[in-house]
Amino acid sequence: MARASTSRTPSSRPALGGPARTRRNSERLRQRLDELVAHGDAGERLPSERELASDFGVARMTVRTALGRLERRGLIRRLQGAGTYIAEPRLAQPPLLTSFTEDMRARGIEPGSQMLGQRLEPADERVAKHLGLAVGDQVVVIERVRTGDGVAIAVERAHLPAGRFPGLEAVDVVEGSLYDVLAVEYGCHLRACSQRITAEAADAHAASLLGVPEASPLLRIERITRDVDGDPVEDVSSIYRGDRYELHTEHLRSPDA
Ligand code: 16G
Repeated sequence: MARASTSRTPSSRPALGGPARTRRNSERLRQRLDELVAHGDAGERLPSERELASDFGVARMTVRTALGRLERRGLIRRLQGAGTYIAEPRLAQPPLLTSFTEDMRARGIEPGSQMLGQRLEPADERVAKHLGLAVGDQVVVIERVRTGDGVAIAVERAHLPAGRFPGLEAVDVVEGSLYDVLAVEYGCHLRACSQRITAEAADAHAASLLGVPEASPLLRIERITRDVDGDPVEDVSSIYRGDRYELHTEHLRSPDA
């Protein structure tokens, strides 16, 4: 595996002493790490904490802080005992209404699912409200871990009105796409969705499903999807890995502004 080096470290500056030198060295370290991450390839290994500390004349703690900052931004991945690597770029959700399957395929990634549960359930107040149903009406719940090239990216729990999609609780949506099933089997074509996005930390259950450490950053996306007639057909609550996924939004300025 390729390995990034710190060889471009400048060393000809006039010697400074005490805190000023410490600050300057830390700044050089931060700049060099930013460069390595910006220009390196995903999977490239960064120099060890010990090497960085000695190359830049800073404490190990300073190196850890600088690496922690990059890790929180999802730019590097630190593997216990195995080193620090430049992370894969995040997958961006496009501004169009697309399915997970379409999103992955558009990037040359093989979509997959692991089924956690597919069943009929009475709608609770929240789901009933979102889907325009009465509390207690039957909904189909589909709960899946979504994977890209076999790696868990999200956990999605979708609720759909059972009256509108009879038998959906028994249709295979592990191999295929739910949106394809809605279109092909039920003639339901989707038009728009609204999403609410919040941040949260992975609890033990989410962490184990997504294969990330507990307390890792997650994006919770709550989506209501409507068909071409404007009727709500899907109420989904998903958690996406914050280190692997990002959302891009576009906003128009009011012509009156
Ligand atoms: C996306 C949707 C989800 C939908 C799924 C269908 C978000 C946040 N969620 O993941 O609401 O159920 O696609 O995917 O974008 P599928 O057609 O591949 O099964």
